[in-house]
This record gives sequence, structure tokens and C-alpha cells, in this order.
Amino acid sequence: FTVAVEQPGQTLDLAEAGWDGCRALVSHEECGIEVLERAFQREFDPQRWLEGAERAGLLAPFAWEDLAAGRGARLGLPVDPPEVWGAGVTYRRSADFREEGTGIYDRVYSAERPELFFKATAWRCVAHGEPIGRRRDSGFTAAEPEIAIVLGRSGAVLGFTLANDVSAWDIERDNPLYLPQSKVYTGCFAFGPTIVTPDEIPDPYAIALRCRVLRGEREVFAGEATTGQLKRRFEELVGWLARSNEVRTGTVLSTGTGIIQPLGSGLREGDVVGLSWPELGERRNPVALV
Ligand code: DO4
Ligand code: MG
Repeated sequence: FTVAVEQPGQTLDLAEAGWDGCRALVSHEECGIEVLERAFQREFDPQRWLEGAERAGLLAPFAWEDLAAGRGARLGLPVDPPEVWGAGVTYRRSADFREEGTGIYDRVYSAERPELFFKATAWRCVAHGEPIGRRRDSGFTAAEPEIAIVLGRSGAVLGFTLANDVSAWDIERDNPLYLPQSKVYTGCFAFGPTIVTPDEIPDPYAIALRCRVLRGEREVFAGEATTGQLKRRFEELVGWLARSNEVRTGTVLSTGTGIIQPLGSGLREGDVVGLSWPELGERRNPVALV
């Protein structure tokens, strides 16, 4: 259970409040995402809730730099998602890179129906500082830096977060029917550490995302993209996900990558992948063989 609330100069991590304190605060709701959901439904005022928690001494303040560096305390996943889904080929670059003459990527880029795939369960997800996985049977696994949406009841967009849809591209390129194996495995999805609510984002189609891969001291890859290059609208992707499919509160939908690591520059064990959205700072994950 982790809800982190950022205030100027400090981060308040409700995980430190302990389960009893949190349960009292959210009136018996059983999961952190419910706090966000109830604020979204205007069932309570988060500011008053925060003030009450602070008065009761339930919040532990940490400097963001300490949390980011894992000093003293560390932020876990901001939500344990019941499911994580991914959208694919939502940026032109992704379609171009993947094409190998079959036309399927070009076709899905322009089709009305988007590519959506099941990506992960909560236990396959990793938080800031935890290792993302590279499959032992993959020779070319790449980071896929993406903006992910955290969904509430009826597909409401509760917030946005940074995500890495780590993927074994060689396995998918071998045969698209291998997609689930290229996408779903231990440590295949990193996200967080915070969820940014929509009211904090002036324009969700102007989010700049950066990625760098460090090998020791050396930067071996750097790339960037903006959600302005996204072919589809966020609501469109959510609408397709919710077709004939119950979407539970806390579901995460990763919206596709516009940052492509060139062939030959795949992730190696020990690399560190840094993802940033300038306003949020950098989230780092080391790479481990799984
Ligand atoms: O089928 C390929 C997956 C595409 C993807 O994950 C992306 O474009 O981000
Ligand atoms: Mg992806």
C-alpha cells in the first residue's frame, strides 16, 4: 500500500503511516488507488484529508532526492495494478522500426482498432530502483519508455505515470505470434514512482519523455519523444480496452513507445535505464538477467 503525495520540497509517503492509520483515513477502503478514485469522484477533499493525516502525525516526510536515491526509504509501486495492458504502434517511429515486409505494423498504425495486448500482473512489475528483466533467451531486449494511464471505475483517467514496457524485440521479430513471450515475463514492466493527476497536467499531449541507458559511467543510448507525436488519443485507447472487457480500478494502460533503441544497442545485464519526464525527475532501473 503506497500513496505518495508530493509537496514543495518534500514527499510524504503514506506507506510509513502504517496500515491502520491509512485504513482509518480512507474509511475502510482496502487499497491506495481508492484514495485517488474517491478524490476523482469528489467524494472527499484530498487537501483536507492530507491536513488531517498530517495533524495526526501519520505522514513521514522525506526529501525527494533521498527517496530517489533509495536513502532511508524508498517509494514502491504507486499502485498494485490488477492488470497492466499495453498499446502498441501508436507512434510512427514504432511502426517504421518494426516493419519487416508483412505490413502488419503499418496496418495497425492506421487502422481504427489499435493494438492492445496484455502486459503484466502486479508481481511482474518493478518500482524505482528495482531490476527490470532481460530474458536469457533474448539477444535483443530494449527499453520502451512510455506514458501510462492509471484507470479508475468506468475507465476514468485517474492519472499518468512513467512506464517502461521492456520487450524482447528479437523474439517478436522472429514471429509476431511470439508477442506474449516477448512482452510478458519476470520484471517486464517498470512504472511510477508517482501518479500525476490530470489536473496537474496542462496538456497531456505535450509531455516530453527522455530515456538514457548507462553502462557504467558511459551513456550508450539516449532518446526522447513527446506525446504530441502520439497517433491516438488517450480516451480512444481506454475506450477500446473497455470494449467487452471489465476494466478494474487501478488497471494500468501503457500507451506505446516513441523512443526506439536501434538494433545492436540492446540492454545488457548491469545497464541502468533512466526515464524522465522533466517535471518528475528521473526514475532508474538496473537490468538483470531473468
Ligand atoms: O507489437 C508490438 C508492440 C508495440 C509496442 O509495444 C509499442 O509500440 O510500444
Ligand atoms: Mg510498448
